Amino acid sequence: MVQAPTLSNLTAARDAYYERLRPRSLAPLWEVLSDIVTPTPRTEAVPAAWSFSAVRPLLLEAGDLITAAEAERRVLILENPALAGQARITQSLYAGLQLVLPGEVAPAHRHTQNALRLIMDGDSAFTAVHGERAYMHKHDLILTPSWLWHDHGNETEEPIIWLDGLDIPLVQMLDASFAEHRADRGAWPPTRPAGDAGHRWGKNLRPARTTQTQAEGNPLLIYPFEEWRETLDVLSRADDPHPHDAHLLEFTNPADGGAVMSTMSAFARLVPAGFITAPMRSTDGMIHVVIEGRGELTVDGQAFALSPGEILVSPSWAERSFRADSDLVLFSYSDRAAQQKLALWREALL
Ligand code: GTQ
Repeated sequence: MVQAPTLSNLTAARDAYYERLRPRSLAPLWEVLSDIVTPTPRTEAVPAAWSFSAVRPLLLEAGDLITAAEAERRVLILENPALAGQARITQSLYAGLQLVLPGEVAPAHRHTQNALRLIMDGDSAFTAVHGERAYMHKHDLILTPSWLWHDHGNETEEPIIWLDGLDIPLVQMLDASFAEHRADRGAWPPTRPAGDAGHRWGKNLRPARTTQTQAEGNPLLIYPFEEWRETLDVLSRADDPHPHDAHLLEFTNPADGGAVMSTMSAFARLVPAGFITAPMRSTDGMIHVVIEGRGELTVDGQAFALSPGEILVSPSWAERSFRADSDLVLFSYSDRAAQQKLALWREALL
């Protein structure tokens, strides 16, 4: 008669079996199933916040240590504290603060990663896409979609600093990264005169005989702050605030009305003074930048004070709620565009 295995015998037998599997590149699903197919998202990313005023002097120090040309991009990465060393603020997205000093050029390159920029400080430096310059003003949103040549330059007397939002970790996870550099490691030759403000892209107009460099993606390169701020005011006068969103606009690609880029969505929000948004969750971890006002963001019970220049991350499926003590204006971006294309995006309005 076969003896029923004891528990310790069984554990030992299983362990011995697993040992034999490992060199054959096999693994037992039942040991990991509940960790990899979870009932709800279980991100390693944690809620966190950075103050622009605290990072700015550290970034300026980098200005003494390395040139923009040598660094290629002189950026301090905002790393999620739970994902240190991984160059990511959420599992899928990257955030960094980039400095270009007066007279410097961040040389032209292109990569499959999509990038958006939100200007934090400085005025009238430029991002060029195929040599088409967009002059950047505080809180403008600038796009450099996948595989378009871009460089940055600063011909002003002031340093310029902006927030870079890229889909670097997502592209890394998909193993789909390609990048190229100009042979001379310089800027793309300007394709139109300096001083011809990039705002014309923001107004959906271009000189008829210029090449439309963005034809395959979003034809808009720049969303000027004065326009998106004014649109928030128009929305707030027209509508009552949504209980969960307050007043929320999505930046759109005018070619199709969809998200600004193939993987990333960007939003502008106004929470009126005294308003508290009802708690909600969404599968897209979000990066928020406070533009105006004061209040509080609560993420999974953790409270973060909000004031201009705060940059915060609310990870996937964290319960989040905004409180506005004065009219609060925020810019946010996330991977919602990618998740919606994959039919994975969900939210829970609590
Ligand atoms: O400006 O192209 O923060 O390629 C990271 C990677 C900025 C850029 C970043 C990049 C860039």
